[in-house]
Amino acid sequence: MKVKLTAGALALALVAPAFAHDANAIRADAHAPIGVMGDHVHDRGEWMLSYRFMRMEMAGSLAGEEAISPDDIVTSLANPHPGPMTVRVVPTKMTMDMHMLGAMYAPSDTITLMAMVNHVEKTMDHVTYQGMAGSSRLGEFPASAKGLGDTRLSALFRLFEAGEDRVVAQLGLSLPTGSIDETGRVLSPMNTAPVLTLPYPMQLGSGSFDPFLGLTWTRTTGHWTFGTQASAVMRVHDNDRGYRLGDEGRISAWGGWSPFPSWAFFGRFSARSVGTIDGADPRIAAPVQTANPVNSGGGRVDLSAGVNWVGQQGVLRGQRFAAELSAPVHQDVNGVQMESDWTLTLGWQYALGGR
Ligand SMILES: [Cu+2]
Repeated sequence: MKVKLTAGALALALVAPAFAHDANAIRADAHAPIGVMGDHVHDRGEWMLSYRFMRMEMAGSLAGEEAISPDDIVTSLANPHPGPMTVRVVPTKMTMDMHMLGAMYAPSDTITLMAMVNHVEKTMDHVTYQGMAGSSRLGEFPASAKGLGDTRLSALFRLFEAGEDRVVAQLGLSLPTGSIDETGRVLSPMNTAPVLTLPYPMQLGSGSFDPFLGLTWTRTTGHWTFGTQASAVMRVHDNDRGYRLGDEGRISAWGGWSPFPSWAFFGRFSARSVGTIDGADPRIAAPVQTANPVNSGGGRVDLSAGVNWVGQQGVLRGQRFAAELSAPVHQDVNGVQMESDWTLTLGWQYALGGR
């Protein structure tokens, strides 16, 4: 034990000065964990291209904070629906894959512009119950939707930078390039297979122009980095199908350890609150919990582990690769909704140009 500690101290003593003196080194911890966006700015004339892949898995359902089985959903009153309709179809599993292509450009040291386009693919498995009541199962079916998601344009402002601290503000607008007209063939309780407009969580966009903003503070000191971000998305108008998604607020805080400039290991905490859908799309009227706007929004706390790596030499210099895995430690949904399991984000970033 004593030998190990001494060896560790020696290794640190060797690494620390090299780290401190290498002014040319690109630091992996200069960017936040890959699940965080809008955390950094660029120097004048610099470009950055990025690609992110995100997979999100959900399974089972919650009523508030408690797990609820499909049988209980279709036989209990836990799922109020306007009108006489009862729930006869329950989602059992959902996968969402997102490919995000981003570009950043800094016309000045103060302002960095950012654009991000997404391709979204959603798959949801369902179980259908027979007839108008009871808990006898008729069968299962999947529904899927894929295509362009909403496009995010924003400006990032270097509000403050001194010594170890940096504060960045983000002001943006999400454009409704994602479809809200996705349809799919479903299995009805009457054993028919109509094509219907898919429920809200299966649509690819919000259908509205949504302003968003963020404020990020980071401190990098020696081998350590700390950051915190507050952000919000506002739904300021109804889309042309007669509803708007709920507003979103989010806070996140992370700490990172960087034993060498190329590597940074992160732990992150994030909490979000999402409002309920306001209004309703008259086409979405299936006897499934996801078709009821009451079953939308809620609160959630996630913990994440992440790693950033950045190349220092040759063609890999400045190329960043990152991964982050998140899982909820607390969920409190409005009404009855699917339960989130985990989210994996992989990313590549490359900055070029500049002074
Ligand atoms: Cu960037």
